[in-house]
Amino acid sequence: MQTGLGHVISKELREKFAQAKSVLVLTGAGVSAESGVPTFRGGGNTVVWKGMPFDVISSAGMLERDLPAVWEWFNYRRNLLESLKPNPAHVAVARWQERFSDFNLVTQNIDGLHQAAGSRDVIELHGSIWRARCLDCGTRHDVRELKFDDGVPACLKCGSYLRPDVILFGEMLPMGAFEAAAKKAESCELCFVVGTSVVVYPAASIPEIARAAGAYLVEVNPERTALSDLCDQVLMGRAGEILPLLG
Ligand code: BV8
Ligand code: ZN
Repeated sequence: MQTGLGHVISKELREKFAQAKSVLVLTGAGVSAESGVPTFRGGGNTVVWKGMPFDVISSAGMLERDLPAVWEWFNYRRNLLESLKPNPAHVAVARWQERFSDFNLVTQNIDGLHQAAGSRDVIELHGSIWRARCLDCGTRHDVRELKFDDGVPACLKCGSYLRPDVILFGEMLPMGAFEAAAKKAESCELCFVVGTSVVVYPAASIPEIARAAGAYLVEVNPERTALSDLCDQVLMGRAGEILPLLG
């Protein structure tokens, strides 16, 4: 299939891709950009909601101060997501799960589009916008089953307030999620970093761990990032156009 981008994939990468058994893919907002999901840092400016930079409204502090405002922010984003579909990048990554005997998908995205494309056992480092968690008994809920009469939904088990089941700034990642991702990064032969500005930690340390353990590091992004110099290959372009070229 001759496309304008055919040259992007080097012979070396094709060989590595053909021979690899253990592959790790880390994704960020950029992998969902072609589905219409706004990224956080595009074109140099950061998303702002009601005058607050996103890492303020999406912070543990804001949850303490104003839970209804936090729900309003995630309800707005969830409504945006309702009609959006996975793009060819999500579909390619889902296909890779069948191709490699030891395949691991780690995402910073809370949009659930990888799962909608058929990916299984996705390591969601920052939670999911489709889940809520009880502030009291910790019970998780599917947000689609909840009523938002007074802005903050109640736990169907104990009646206490629910919060979005996402990891906010200043909060620890889900128990075991980062550790599992780091462990897989230490043993993978090939690590793809797709659509992330690698600014947010500890997620951004995953490719560093993989590289330090000897993995072949490939970045897919229309822009260079702080990780580009560490990469064996930098594929400058849109994930939805480049990932399908690999197979
Ligand atoms: C924590 C869920 C421990 C909520 C998110 C070390 C150094 C400095 C700071 C810290 C550090 N360690 C911890 C911190 C603090 C903080 C942090 O990293 N701050 C940053 C801003 C410096 N980290 C935390 O708070 C983490 N917790 O450390 O806990 C702890 C606890 C208590 C006390 C002490 C320590 C928790 C972080 C998780 C926060 N939650 N999301 C929500 O979604 O609202 S983070 C959120 O932002 C995303 O999940 C993602 O991680 C990040 C956005 O980054 P990207 O996804 O990469 O998106 P971005 O828009 O930036 O970039 C898109 C890229 O795609 C661009 O490069 C663009 O060029 C590219 N692109 C565009 N189109 C395409 C494309 N690529 C391919 N194809 C295309 N078509
Ligand atoms: Zn409860």
